[in-house]
Amino acid sequence: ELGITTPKGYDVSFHYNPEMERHHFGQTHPMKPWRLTLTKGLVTAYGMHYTMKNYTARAATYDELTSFHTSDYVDFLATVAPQPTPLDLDGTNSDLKFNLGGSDCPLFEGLYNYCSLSGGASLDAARKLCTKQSDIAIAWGGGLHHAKRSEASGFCYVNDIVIAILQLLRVHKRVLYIDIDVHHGDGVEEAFFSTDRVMTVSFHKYDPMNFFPGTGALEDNGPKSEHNPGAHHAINVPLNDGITDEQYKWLFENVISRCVEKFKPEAIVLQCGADSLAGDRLGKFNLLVQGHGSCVEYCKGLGLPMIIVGGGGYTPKNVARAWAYETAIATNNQSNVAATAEIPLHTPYRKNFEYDSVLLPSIEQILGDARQNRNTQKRLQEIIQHVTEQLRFVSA
Ligand code: VJV
Ligand code: CA
Ligand code: ZN
Repeated sequence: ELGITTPKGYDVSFHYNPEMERHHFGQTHPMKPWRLTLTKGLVTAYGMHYTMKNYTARAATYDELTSFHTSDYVDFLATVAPQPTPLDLDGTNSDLKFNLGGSDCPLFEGLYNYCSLSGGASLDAARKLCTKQSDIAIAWGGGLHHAKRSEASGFCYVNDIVIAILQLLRVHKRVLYIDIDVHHGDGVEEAFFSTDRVMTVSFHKYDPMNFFPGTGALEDNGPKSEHNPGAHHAINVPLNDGITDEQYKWLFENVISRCVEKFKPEAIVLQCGADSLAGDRLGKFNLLVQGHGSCVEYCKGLGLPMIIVGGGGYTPKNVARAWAYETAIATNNQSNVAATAEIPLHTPYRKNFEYDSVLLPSIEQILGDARQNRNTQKRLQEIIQHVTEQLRFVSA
């Protein structure tokens, strides 16, 4: 066998509903729920399901969705028929209600079901942490960080992360949200702008004129107006194309260790958007599965209860590799899995993995040639400096 083991007295739960896979945003839309099929297939092929408690996620209820979203918006999501999407390739169609029906957030068959399943999985994960039945709860179908209270945005309709954090706050005094998707976690940041019980930290590509959503500058740390307790509790790490594993790991550990030291969270929510991997269809970083996974490893090492959610990721085979490897990290099986360089022969859709079907392909295997790294060590030092200054205003 593959030598997969179950750590004793340490509980990981996996929250998933295969119904999510069956939803389609449209033929060539980058968001492919099918990547969840590949992920689940790889997790199972390695035998990782034996090391976790597996739950079929239920759909979030109307009341759960409106714990964050307005009822006007949720009502609309529940009732809109999938009309033929108006062609809106430049996003200029201004007739769209709640930003729905454009090319980023199309209306499709079963949209409400898809949203409530994603929300239900993350919420189930939060409940397992609240009752201490799980140390780490994984929900790869969640992580939809752009959705706003009353608006869809960037492939996200329901903000499962905000809903899960609201649940965690019933039991945990302070929650640290960490976002390694290549895009800025604007929806989560905004939702908790006015509280000092949630700190949000997003690492992302920042190029306001050319890269979505254009927010998340280093200096944006939450509104400083009228004694806002949430001021200084939004941390942003803006990056350029081509960042490497070595730089990202160094920056991540520096920033997160400082945040944990000052903020003293009682729980962590880690959004693992896989569009920060090399070879992504939308992202242009140089991260390998190992570098991306090192963030999960570091957070796990903090020994706090943690929810892990998915997010972006637009080259499905790479998404599945990363999320399967990170599932192994959560259950302490990363070395067992890495030792099996070949993806198991009985993996469903194995031919989809290419690159000689290895779990941890090199940058040469993925890209031929790495992308030019546009991040200088000097700039990374400036980022640490700024974050450290912000954290002077933060205490537990
Ligand atoms: O950049 C944008 C907005 C536009 C308007 C819509 N056009 C298509 C693109 C420019 C300004 N949107 C981004 C949204 C990214 C969302 C990322 C979500 C996450 O990973 O953070 C979390 C799940 C964007 N970038 C690329 C596209 N949209 C894109 C959308 C398409 C597409 C190709 C690219 C929609 C439909 C089709 N192709 C067929
Ligand atoms: Ca991010
Ligand atoms: Zn993204």
